[in-house]
Amino acid sequence: MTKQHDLFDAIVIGDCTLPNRIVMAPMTRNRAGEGNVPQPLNVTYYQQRASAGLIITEGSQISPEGVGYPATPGIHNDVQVEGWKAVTRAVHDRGGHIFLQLWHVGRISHPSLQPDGHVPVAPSAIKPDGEAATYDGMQPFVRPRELMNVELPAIVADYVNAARKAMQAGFDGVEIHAANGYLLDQFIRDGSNQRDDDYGGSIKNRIRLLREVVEAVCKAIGSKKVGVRISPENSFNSMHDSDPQNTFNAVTDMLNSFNLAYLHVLEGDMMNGNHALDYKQIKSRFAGPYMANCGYDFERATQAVKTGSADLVSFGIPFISNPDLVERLKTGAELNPADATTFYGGDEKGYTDYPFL
Ligand code: 8OZ
Repeated sequence: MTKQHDLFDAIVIGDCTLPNRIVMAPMTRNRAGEGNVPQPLNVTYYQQRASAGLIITEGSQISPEGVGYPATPGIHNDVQVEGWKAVTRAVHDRGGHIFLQLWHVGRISHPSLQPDGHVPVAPSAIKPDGEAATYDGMQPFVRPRELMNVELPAIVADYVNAARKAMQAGFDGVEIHAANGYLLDQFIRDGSNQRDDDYGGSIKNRIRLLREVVEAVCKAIGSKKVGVRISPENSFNSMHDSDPQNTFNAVTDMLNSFNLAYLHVLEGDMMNGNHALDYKQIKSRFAGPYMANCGYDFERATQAVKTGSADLVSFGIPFISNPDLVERLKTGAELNPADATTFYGGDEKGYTDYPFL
């Protein structure tokens, strides 16, 4: 019989032995400094949370074109690398482990956030519903420009450059953000990809850009340092796929061939709580560590790890308001409630001032 695990058992992820299976999920907090450079406030925030088995940083832009929100950090220039170095040092000093999330938002941007005021790029010129967060408040999304086939190698190269910079900055690995309606996800799902070249149409074609990015990043930094995040049925950012189970089974089969550090799966639809897919099909296709996410509490997470439906569980909001979440879960202590009004932007309030036990 296979051993039943609990959340406080160690697990090996790539080259890291994590002391527990409680992961801090990647969360955009819009508190980077000038030039989208991580600043001392961000160092404090991540260091406070270093007892997580693993921290996955907020999405960090791989290029100036990858930017979609104000004050989100980047990982494409040397000043940003210096900013991140202070973060990784602080987390490692406390015995923690930290992966950086590599992010290109694709169409979820606005000309005011783009170099030279260009329109954002996407697989197809399909405008998402809703509004972009800009430095001048919320503004309607614009119709993105369809990327030319010949532009895609440069985007793959941007992922590689960013992954190398993450290594320079001292991260234990990177997570390729292929979820939540950003560029790679826009290619994967047919609601946002209506291309008729090698990158659109069949499932095989729609997952080609992700495969190329994963292959190139693994080659550059080693597959044991690479995780991938997917969100098969999340409708956030105007996303839809006509056959999500088959699409993401194929994504998983493809990813399984790379010997990755982990697969991180947002199981469900953040927008309405739907949970229609059979995630066992995805879990069983992936031979490496499977990280589950989406509204898990301690009880459900414990059950998931015990029954083997997940190897690790990532927690988002509970880590915003509880820097010592691991200790609190271990001792059964009460959790601090989170203040949603301070999730995005601002200063230390609602960021680094939540109390420890
Ligand atoms: C909420 C607000 C801004 C960004 C994601 C990076 O959903 C995000 C994000 C979420 O992955």
